Amino acid sequence: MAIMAFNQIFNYLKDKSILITSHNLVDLDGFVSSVLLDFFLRDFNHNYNVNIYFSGISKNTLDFMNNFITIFPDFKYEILDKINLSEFDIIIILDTNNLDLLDYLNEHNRDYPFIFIDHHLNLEKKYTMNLESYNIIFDEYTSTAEIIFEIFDFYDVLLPLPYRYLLASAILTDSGFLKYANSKTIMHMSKILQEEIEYQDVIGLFNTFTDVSEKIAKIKGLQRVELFRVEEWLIGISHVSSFGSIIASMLINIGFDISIVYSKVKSEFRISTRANKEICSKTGLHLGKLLNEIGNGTGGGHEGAASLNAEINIENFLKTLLKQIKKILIKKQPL
Ligand SMILES: [Mn+2]
Repeated sequence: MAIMAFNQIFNYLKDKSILITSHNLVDLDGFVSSVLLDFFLRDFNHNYNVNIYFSGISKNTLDFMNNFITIFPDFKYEILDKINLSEFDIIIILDTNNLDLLDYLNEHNRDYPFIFIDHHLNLEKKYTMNLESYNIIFDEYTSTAEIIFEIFDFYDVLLPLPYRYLLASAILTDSGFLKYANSKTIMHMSKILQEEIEYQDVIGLFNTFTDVSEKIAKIKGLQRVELFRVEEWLIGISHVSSFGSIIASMLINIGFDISIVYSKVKSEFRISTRANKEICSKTGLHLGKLLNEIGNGTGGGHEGAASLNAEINIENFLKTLLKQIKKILIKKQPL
């Protein structure tokens, strides 16, 4: 990759006070990339003056890090809990090249110079304070973590085990557990894991604790599901007392094209619906619009996921909903 780019950036950063940050509610890729870049700049006799700050950390990232710390209890990293931008000379923004995704910085855009290191499509937005010549934006990479890994690789640094677990995990989440990986991703993974790290041990870090009531809801949701077939499409209707949206998503994962799950909450019903991408794109089904129509304007959501809270007669409601869905599916059924 861009060998020059690294040398240039690191020369430029010398003797500067550096802030590393990422998009709002940072995900695992942004988080891990930040922790590793911080490690690189701080250690290996580099002694850069560097700090990390995020405006919020996603729940998945926090869950993951909780698991990670139980396996590597001595692992240390520091993240500022508040920030005074005027203390920094330069900001490195990881995992986005869109300031709209950085609320706290967006407001101060005109005041602080920054660099992007990112793997998303280069939006080529013109920001006055972006030091564009130092940007590293490669959209052929499936994660920012891979770009960061190449820095260590380029300087021939063998990373300690915990950092390699982190990199591998960030690559997994951003590549949909390698579903969207390319050959380069696999090569990076192989260099990161080498022989010491067992791939299944990395996967194990993503196991999250599931509450017993959620497990029961899933099982009951499955036991109660009714199957309706319209042409080649499969619709599942079920009911549970809680976790309706999780059950609706689960039914799609199992193989239903559309799922409808209802729960009684006091005097109201809560209806959660899901549909897979294929049925939406082939038939024009839009669950958000549909629930909005049938629920008299109280529903909302996207084409493939929508919910509604309403005081309704549930039998009548389901009949109407199913009838409307059938109309859409039969009308637009592909040849
Ligand atoms: Mn990413």
